[in-house]
Amino acid sequence: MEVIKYTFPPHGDERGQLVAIEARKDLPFEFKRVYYIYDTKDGVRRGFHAHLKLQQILICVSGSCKIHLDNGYETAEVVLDKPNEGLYIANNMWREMYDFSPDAVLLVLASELYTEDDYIRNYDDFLKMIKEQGEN
Ligand code: T46
Repeated sequence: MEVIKYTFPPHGDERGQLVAIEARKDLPFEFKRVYYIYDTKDGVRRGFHAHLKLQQILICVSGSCKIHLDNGYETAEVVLDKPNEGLYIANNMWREMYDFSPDAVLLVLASELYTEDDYIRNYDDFLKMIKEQGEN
């Protein structure tokens, strides 16, 4: 599976680093929502869903974590451990997040506002949908 990562150039100087991400310039979509996941307990695995429409960029701005991706045909395990690197997750992609370091902060830029209607939370339903799309 092709894993798409974006590297955002840090504006570093003697004071440290600063990363800027502009909606229309640096990403394949315009983000409408930002959220972040932190204080994740040891051994926790979360996600376990796909999205019908939502596209996202995941950036582990502190610490590290791993992302399991599944497009219905292939899977990938992606390590996120750089504050200036973003993982693109398209719609119709099953995701699970795991192996969070205690200091991990996973920042997400999302293309849509939050709605539960966009979630596919059953893996068998996800596979069925992917298969049906492949047949059309
Ligand atoms: C995703 C992965 C990477 C909201 O109220 N607003 C929001 O924008 C979000 C994202 C969540 N919530 C509420 C819904 C739940 O009561 O926060 C709670 C935890 O959300 P959830 O269980 O969906 O978290 P994850 O880690 O399973 O998934 C999240 C995103 O929901 C999802 O879109 O792709 O992170």
